[in-house]
Amino acid sequence: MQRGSPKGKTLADLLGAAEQFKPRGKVTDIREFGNGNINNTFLVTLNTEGEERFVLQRVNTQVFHKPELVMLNMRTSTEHIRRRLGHARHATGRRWEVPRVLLTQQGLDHWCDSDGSFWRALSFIDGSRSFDAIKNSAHAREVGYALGMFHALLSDLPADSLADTLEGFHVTPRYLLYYDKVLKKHGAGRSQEENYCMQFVSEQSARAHVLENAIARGILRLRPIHGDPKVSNIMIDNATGQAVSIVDLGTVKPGLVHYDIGDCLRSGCNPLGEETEQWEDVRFDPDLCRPILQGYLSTAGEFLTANDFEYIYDSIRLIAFELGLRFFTDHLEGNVYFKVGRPGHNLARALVQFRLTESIESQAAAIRAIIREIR
Ligand code: GN1
Ligand code: MG
Repeated sequence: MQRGSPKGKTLADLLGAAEQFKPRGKVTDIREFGNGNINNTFLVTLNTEGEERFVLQRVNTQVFHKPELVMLNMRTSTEHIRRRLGHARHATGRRWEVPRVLLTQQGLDHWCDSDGSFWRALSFIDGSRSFDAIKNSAHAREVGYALGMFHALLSDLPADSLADTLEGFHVTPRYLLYYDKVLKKHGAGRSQEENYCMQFVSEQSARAHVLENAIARGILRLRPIHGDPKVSNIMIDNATGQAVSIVDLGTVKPGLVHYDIGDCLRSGCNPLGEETEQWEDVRFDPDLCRPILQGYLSTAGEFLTANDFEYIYDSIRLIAFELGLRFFTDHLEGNVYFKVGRPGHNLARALVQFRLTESIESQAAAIRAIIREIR
């Protein structure tokens, strides 16, 4: 265990947390895992036969104020999916797995250490890995398939059986209100990049209500959503190259499937990835958009309504813009929400998403044509 220990946590603390969730064996390795922006995530290896592994996470309770409800949502959704996977309707003949919430020796779904850190553990999806950006159109199709599979498996779970664990999550107008507050308090416009961002936000804000208006008018309705279906959360089988799971279930809650569709496409159709420093070269690739949507519809097509289709384009533009807005606000506020690795990191991330939004808008007609064509 080298880098990545949460502040004030030693290797012994991590081991102590891992020990709570392991039914057998000895921990032989703990290492930082993935590149999440909020929680601290570790991969734990045991000395059991087959060197079993599991994922250990320290939940950021500054962001997730009610982590017990997050666990409840994780359990409700994964148990529902597991039940449905037993059904013939979803016997696709393909491997599909759901991460299991691991329990402590006392039978609890989390453990709080002596200074109140909230720990949880999940099974690791063996024989699979994920990628930060899409490699080719076959991979793109699998990413879409995974999101569609997830939505389809939860499509008969009433949205109100899940708690609202992050109020206002993906409600763009709320992020705009917060941005205005932060801007007043902290000011901006120190650099050319900041000025570009401010200008961009003010141009976009008139169109930020489109999805929320559709909810208010009863055109779109809330369903169980994943909340964070970016490419790096889709697990790909090492042997077959097929998607076998979608992980990172901490944001599963009621929402619009459009938030997920938009998020998956803003992530999947940006070949340079969201962490690139070459923000000026960022573009939205329609040749990845098509296979992602085809993969999505191959599993989710059944429950999407005509109205749902009408808002797919808007969701792609809006969620890219929204993520840029969230990064930019956090930059202005002094990086209090997203973890950063360098000065200006959140500003760079914001520029990537804003550039992506511009690219989406400049190809609006082509993207809308793809949506019509695959429908
Ligand atoms: C955050 O922590 P992570 O990387 O799983 C964020 C998502 C963003 C994502 C961008 C709770 O997810 O909404 O899309 O960063 N999660 C939360 O990479 O805000
Ligand atoms: Mg996440």
